[in-house]
Amino acid sequence: MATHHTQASEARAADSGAQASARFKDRAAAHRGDQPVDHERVNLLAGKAIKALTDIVYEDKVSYEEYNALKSWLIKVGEDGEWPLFLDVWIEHAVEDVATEHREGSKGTIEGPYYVEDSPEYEWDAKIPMREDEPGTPFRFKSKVTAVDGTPLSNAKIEMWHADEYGLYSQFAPGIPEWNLRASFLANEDGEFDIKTIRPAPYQIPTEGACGQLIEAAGWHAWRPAHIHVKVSAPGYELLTAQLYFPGDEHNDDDIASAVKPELMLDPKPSSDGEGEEVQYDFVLDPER
Ligand code: MBD
Ligand code: FE
Repeated sequence: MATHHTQASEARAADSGAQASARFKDRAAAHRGDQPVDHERVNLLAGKAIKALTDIVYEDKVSYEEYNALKSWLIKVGEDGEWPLFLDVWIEHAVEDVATEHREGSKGTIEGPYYVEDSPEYEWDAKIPMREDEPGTPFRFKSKVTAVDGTPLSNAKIEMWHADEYGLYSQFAPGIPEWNLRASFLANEDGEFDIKTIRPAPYQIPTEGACGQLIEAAGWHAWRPAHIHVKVSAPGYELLTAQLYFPGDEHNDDDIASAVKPELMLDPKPSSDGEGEEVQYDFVLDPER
């Protein structure tokens, strides 16, 4: 049984990277305005990116074999639909650091490839949608959202999404109900939340595609520590995108996506209602500039 499940999970995980490409294309198309191309900026950034690569060629004397291996691999990343996965795992953490360096409120981290907009809305004290027999440790997540000046934000929203007990995300791995372990919660008048979910499992990025091939060839590992994704928002405040982690996870110190920060560590306790665990983790939002 256990073996059967592992094989099924692996087969499904292969679809996840590719699924992320299709979704990103839709989202990017929906959000793209008629923004003019900033030729100076493209000249600067594309120029620097190309120079960074040619510098490596000279410094490390890259051979034609290696150059052709790179070409094959880049083609495969596209064929496997793994550009979102590749970029979010190895590049997004730097973009997120730069985008949020002015903030005084809560630390955030990367969004990753598996966010879906417009998840169903629930009250402040609800259970996230899950299957009747959803495996996993019950996990109660309490939170209060305030502004940097301490004002409780009664119109705050927490969007939450995370993997199941097997490390699989709904809408990216087949056979899982559409909004499983995904929801938007609306704060009470004091900016508080009391969300019931389950603890997600550590997550291994798909190993069958181009990203997995790179990891294998480089002798790296494919693991991310268990994490809960959130987007915390309120009108007039900057959107906070974060992930929350569990102490003791063996991959907290070597996350392949470099997305763990000490401020994002949860402190779960045995639940006061006797079942599973609970945690209090508060968010502080920066006003829009
Ligand atoms: C994930 O679940 C994730 O959060 C990231 C950043 C990359 C791959 C899978
Ligand atoms: Fe994730």
